[in-house]
Amino acid sequence: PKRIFSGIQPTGIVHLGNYFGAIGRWVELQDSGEAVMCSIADLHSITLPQNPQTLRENILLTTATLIACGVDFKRSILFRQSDVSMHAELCWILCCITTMARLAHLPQFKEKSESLKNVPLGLYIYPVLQAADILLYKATHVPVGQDQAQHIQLAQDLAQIFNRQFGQTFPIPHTLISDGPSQRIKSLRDPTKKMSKSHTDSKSRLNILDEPDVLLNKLKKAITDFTSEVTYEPEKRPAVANLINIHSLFTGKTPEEICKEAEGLNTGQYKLVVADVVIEKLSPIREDILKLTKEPAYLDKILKEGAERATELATNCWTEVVEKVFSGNGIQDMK
Ligand code: AQP
Repeated sequence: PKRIFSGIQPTGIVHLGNYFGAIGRWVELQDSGEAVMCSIADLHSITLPQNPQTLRENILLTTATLIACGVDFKRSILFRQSDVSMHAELCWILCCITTMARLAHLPQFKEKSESLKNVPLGLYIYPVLQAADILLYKATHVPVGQDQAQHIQLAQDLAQIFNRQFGQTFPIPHTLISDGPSQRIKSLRDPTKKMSKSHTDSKSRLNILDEPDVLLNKLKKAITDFTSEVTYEPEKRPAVANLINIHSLFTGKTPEEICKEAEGLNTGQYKLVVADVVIEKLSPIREDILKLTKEPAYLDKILKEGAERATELATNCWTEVVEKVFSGNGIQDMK
């Protein structure tokens, strides 16, 4: 059977990259009848310093956001990573079969450690913890944005290495990356970069909780180019194409239809059209998030129930792993 696993760090307000690249896809899969495991990856988030109180608020905010975006916590399993201690335990076992050379070249580590004088070990083994998250539930499919492709590849490699060494245990998880533009929503200020939570310029991202006037302002300031017409040329005009992609993802219209409708508008006028669409689509989600965050006890209860269900699944796998690693049961099976 299919088992879909994905996660998001509680490191701040979700932006349209997270929304289209990850959360929206989880909801699509869930609505097509699949159960999706959605982890709030707080263990991952502390690989960079976090204020504990802010982290707690962000965990609740992320939970509220996922629910407001359509994650059905009854059908899917919505839980907090640190509530299931086996993630960290399996991470240790996997660390012992991972080489340092394999981790050194992963792009996220390079990017995030570049500006740091003292690099935390956790940041280095971040992808191993991600592999543990996935393998602990014997996940078969992992929907993520394109920036995570190499990390999922590591999870695939580790599943294979473990299976070879200790006997067949983990299915090889498939990466589910959309083949459309949602795999990588770009920064509004620099279309060579992805939209990201940690970019210092807040105008580079559209946050799901932004007020209408903030969204309008960010879109007005979005970088375009020297051509005033609205045309869809992702290679030649990536910034304009990014706006058209966001418009297209929200409305289901194709880029061609959008360009046709925008005939006669210049890019400045077109930005106002995009702003209207984004404001209309995000307003109800924002209202739901704000309502939900006023009920922390309710959100805690959802996470607690999710953790109970996740623990049950994880325990089966963890028991098997312990038997295989520490008493060789799997190896006997192989003979
Ligand atoms: N720009 C993006 N386009 C498509 N998908 C994206 N994702 C992130 N940015 C984009 C996907 O969102 C999911 C959640 O990832 P995360 O919580 O690990 O997010 P992150 O990588 O911390 O988010 P940011 O904004 O990218 O943060 P920083 O700036 O810290 O790197 C993942 O599936 C991811 O692919």
